[in-house]
Amino acid sequence: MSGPDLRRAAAARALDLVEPGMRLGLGTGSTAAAFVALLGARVRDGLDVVGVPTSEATHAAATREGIRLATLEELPELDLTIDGADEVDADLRLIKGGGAALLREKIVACASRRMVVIADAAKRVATLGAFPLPIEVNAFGLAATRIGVEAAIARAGCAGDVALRVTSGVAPLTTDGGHLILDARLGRIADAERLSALLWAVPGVVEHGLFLGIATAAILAEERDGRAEVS
Ligand code: ABF
Repeated sequence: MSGPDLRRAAAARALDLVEPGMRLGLGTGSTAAAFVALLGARVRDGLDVVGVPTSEATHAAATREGIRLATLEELPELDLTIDGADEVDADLRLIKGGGAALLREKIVACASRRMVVIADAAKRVATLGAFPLPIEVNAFGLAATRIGVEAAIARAGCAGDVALRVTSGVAPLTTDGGHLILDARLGRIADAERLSALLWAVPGVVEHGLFLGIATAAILAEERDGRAEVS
């Protein structure tokens, strides 16, 4: 059983949570894309929902699927957001942002009454931090912001290097919001709440990929006896 099969199984289970008339936050990444594809099929069968996408990529995919879309300005309160994650711990704390959409993902998730994570169960971890923590920063003052980020990481009791995310080897990746991403390779984040607070206090940090107290449920799919089992 392949990763796409597991992601599709998690997305299919999430589709069961969708009810007519819902205002939905639409996540980013391959698992969220599987959900958007399944939702599109339901919409074409007559399901009436409206979606707020968390990235330009999801906007394009949802438009192709024929899903009615709105902005968060038009719909500032949502019923349910379905999104992927890079790591999920037992307390539903997440690392997100591997797809560089963390800012819009966090705004949309926090505007939702419920945020349900869908993922391959391989994303489940005992302690957050093996996945590099994405930190979205303003381009202005990058060097100074990076020093502040490194100091925050040290004060939070973490250690590791901080790298500017690049595309095709050299050019800095720019997010949908026009910002840059620093990836902090920490290995282990012992106190995610403290690190979150310290990062927010650094001028130039726009947002970080620790989603704490935001997700309300997780649907994780793994292979059992050759079949996708969702829990
Ligand atoms: C988004 O996509 C992100 O926050 C996360 O970084 C990534 C997960 O991607 P995938 O579903 O492709 O593993 O949800």
